[in-house]
Amino acid sequence: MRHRAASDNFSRDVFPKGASWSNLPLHPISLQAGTTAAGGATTKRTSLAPAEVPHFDQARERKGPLGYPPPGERLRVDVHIDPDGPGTIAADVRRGLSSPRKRLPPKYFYDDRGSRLFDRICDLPEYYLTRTEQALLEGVADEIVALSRPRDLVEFGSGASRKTRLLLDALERATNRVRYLPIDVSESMLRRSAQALLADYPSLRIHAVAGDYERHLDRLPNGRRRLVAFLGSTIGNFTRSQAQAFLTRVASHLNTGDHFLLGVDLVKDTAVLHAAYNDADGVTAEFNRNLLHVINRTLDSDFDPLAFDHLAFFNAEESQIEMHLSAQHAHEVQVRALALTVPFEAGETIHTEISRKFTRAETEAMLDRAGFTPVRWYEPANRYFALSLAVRR
Ligand code: AVJ
Repeated sequence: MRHRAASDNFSRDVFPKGASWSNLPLHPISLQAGTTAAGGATTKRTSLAPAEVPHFDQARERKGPLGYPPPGERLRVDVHIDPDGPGTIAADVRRGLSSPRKRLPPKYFYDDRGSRLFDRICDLPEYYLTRTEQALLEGVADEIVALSRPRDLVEFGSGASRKTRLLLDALERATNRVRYLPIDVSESMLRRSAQALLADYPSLRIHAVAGDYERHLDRLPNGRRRLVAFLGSTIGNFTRSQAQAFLTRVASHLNTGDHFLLGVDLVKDTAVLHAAYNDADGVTAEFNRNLLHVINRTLDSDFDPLAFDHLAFFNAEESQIEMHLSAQHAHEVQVRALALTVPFEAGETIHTEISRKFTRAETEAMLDRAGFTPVRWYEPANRYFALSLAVRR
């Protein structure tokens, strides 16, 4: 999604007006050591042969020693936005809307308006995910830093989220100087958030990569001990096999001793899940319909977003929230850029998102199969959301 770099966290105002971190209800946090020794956290880096060393696009790189930005330069932004991006959305929309069971990939939710709507979702009282993860991370960031002792902090689908700041604050307390490497599809968001971080963290260096973290893992600089963060349960947008493949690929780009911090939303009471995706103000419904606005603009189509109902429910068999858009009446939609006519029956749906919900056993098994050894599992007393810290074997 973003696969995008799905989670657009930029400038997110996570809390209701008047609330602050200190007056949020913070559940006691149970720190449960994983089955494996924290000894796995000590550094034992393998060095790759030069030919195998991943590198940033040499043509764009102004190289300094060890791949650092030249002295005085604290921000570098590498842009790897896919030049055939519009081609990609065209192909995805053609395939998805021609299918007998219509579907669209959730990564196209996040244009500027969609990102703003997602910001508002994170503020909703029903959407517990963001504030639960944030409160959790606030309590455990120091331990994560002590265990992983990174020199590079890599974040997939980042922005300048408050979550990142909690890790940076912990790194600062540990006088652990890091380089921050956010990877996100939005270059403008990366630049804005990077500027804000540079102002607040005077010793921080940032090497931002504008690109799709699904496709640009090979751009990760190598050679320094890393902590890779993938927060927000964005991994829930992948199917089980996509998630496994993605984590395996991430692991293959890391060295022994590198750490991975994964945020996962947990299986819970269906009513709580249902409310989080069916908020009273209809923000999630508008976020869902925004996909049709994006397609109208990008592919010159004539969807009437208001002719579709928002549908979100928990599919217990697959352990996932599913979002759909349901046509209120039979009609046809023209997608002019694709010379495509799309017929809808009354009640016919477009499947727009899955948001998988995890258990500890499933999460740790998935990490283990990918080549990581689980080191810590953090969850609040209500078990709404968890952070899993794992080390690359
Ligand atoms: C950003 C993918 C984690 O699945 O909860 C929020 C997106 N969709 N409300 C999620 C979303 C509907 C969100 N992620």
